[in-house]
Amino acid sequence: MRTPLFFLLAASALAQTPRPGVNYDEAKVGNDPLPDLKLTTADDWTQKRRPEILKLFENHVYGKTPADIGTPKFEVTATKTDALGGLATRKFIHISLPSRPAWPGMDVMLYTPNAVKNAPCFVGLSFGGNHAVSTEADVPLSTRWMRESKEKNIVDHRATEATRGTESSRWPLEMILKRGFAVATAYYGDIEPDHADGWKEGLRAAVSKEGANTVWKAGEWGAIGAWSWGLSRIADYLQTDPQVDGSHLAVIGHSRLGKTSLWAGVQDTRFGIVISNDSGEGGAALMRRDFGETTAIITKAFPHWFTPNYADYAGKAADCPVDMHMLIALAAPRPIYIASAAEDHWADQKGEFLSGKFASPVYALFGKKGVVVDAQPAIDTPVGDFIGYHIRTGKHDVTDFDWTQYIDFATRHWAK
Ligand code: GTR
Repeated sequence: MRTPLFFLLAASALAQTPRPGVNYDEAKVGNDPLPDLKLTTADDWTQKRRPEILKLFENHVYGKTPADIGTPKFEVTATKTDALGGLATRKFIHISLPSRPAWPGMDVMLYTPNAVKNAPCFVGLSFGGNHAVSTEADVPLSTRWMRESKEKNIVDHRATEATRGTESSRWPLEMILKRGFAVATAYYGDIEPDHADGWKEGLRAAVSKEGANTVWKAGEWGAIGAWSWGLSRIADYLQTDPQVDGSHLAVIGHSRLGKTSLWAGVQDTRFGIVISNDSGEGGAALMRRDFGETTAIITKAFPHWFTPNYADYAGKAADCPVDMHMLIALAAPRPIYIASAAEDHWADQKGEFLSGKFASPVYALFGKKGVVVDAQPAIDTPVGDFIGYHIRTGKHDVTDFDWTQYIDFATRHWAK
């Protein structure tokens, strides 16, 4: 237990600091050609090529989401109609799987703007839980496992009162609600605690025949797959909520949860917009580029995120039958947004841009424009039509600038 946990802490602490042995020289990124998208027509893409590529991502990167998990149950456990000073209605919804009682379920927090009858909704998981996302003091404190952190006031792997609101800068609820959007979120650790053995207490063990004794095989799902499944269950609930426009859901995530929003968004086409915030390696960044985090680094530090055979591509990214432009392309023709941060070299900002650029020909099959520009734009200069992209000033984070672009992007694409 100690070693993997130490590794996790070390890896995230170092995420923004240049690490010895990690390449940050553009001249040394390598030039392995990307796998061919094999484009013919929009119909061929939709009927043949897209399912083929989706299967490759299941078999080689994230693993396959089991189909026979059971029917989720939704219980609205609390409703407050004058949340955030009357701006919104706040609900908590417990999602469980009655046929898999070993999974403790997830608690969704939904804010809907009181000024809008049927609001489009951003859907995303949080790192710290609902009480960390919201600044409202009556949000129940998460009781689930969290990574030990003195700095973040996580004590004995549990959230403390001091963790209230600590993620609120990444979730500018007032700003989002005032622009007419709802927000649905849950703690990612509700679905699976994020450490190497976390799956034993999470969804994956609960739905596996061998439970906590499961030996994960090639092509079987990892934590990103499980978290993505959770996002789809939130979407299931949102289809039933009268205050939400279930046909306008945008899935969003940051960093590892950006990898997750990409994987959720490409699998579940009910997400009409897919947003990746600083998702980096294993997310939007091209894996063939040796810049910042690599397949070798990520599969060593976070083996549980992926299907086990993804680690076979450590140091051999060019052998992988997919690269991340193909992941972005799986969203087509739906709008997708990729964001980078100027100081976030670990995530390989250029690799994130290029996956959007090289996915753009798939959008062209549908008569739609992707990132539009040829080269990575200047800092704080958003570009793109159906593939939005920006690199903003600052570090690995989610900021008001990022949210402003996502809200503008969704407003433009969903203009009534
Ligand atoms: C880092 C990891 C990245 C990214 C990040 C995060 O440690 O190397 O791939 O996912 O964590 O999720 O904050």
